[in-house]
Amino acid sequence: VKHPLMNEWTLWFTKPPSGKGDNWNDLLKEVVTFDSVEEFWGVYNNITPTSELALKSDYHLFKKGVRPEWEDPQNKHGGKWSYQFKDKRSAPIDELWLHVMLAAIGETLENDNDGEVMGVVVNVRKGFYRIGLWTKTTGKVIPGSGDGDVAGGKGRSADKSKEVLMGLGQKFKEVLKLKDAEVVEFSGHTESAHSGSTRAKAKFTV
Ligand code: M7G
Repeated sequence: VKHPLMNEWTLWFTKPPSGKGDNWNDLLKEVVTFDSVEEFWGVYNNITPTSELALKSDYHLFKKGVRPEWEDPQNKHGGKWSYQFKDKRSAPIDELWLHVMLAAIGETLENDNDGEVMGVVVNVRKGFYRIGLWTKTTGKVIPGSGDGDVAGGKGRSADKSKEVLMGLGQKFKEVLKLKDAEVVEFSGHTESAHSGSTRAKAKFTV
């Protein structure tokens, strides 16, 4: 018996650069797509745990049809909630990443299936692990998009959009078992792309 997931999900992997001249596109690899709980565990049990990956590796688990890139049409107006675990030895990263993946595929991050969640990411870096939750919007109205476009008369308002994002951030923080005093930041992908990395200024925090 297979227990179907609400969405189909694709796992992607970013290989660490092997030499000079490797660009983002050469390093990003699509691994596998699945649509049931059983297939998820089959994949999970056969991949290297995050804690054993080389520096500069990433896993990305995204809804099928969405590339884990700022440039994807479904990400280009979006952003991400993220948190850096700076004490790599003490962070139970394999467990945290598993819980984040289960929350994504089990659709427990969103309240009303707003369609905000695009995917989740874990980055292995020299000084930290970073876990991110990518969203479709940044809580502001995109004129003419029909999504929150008040002039178009349909969709949701910017306030509603921001409320949904804040709710997602809070839930993400819970899944990561962070204390209240710890800060999870939201930043837009446009800002990330311009600053050349993810160290863009945070728009919101929870
Ligand atoms: P990162 O892995 O998000 O964070 O971005 P880090 O700085 O902590 O390692 C590292 C670099 O990867 C960026 O400066 C970009 O060169 C490249 N990169 C990362 N992402 C998520 C993208 C993307 O979506 N599109 C493109 N074109 N490059 C990206």
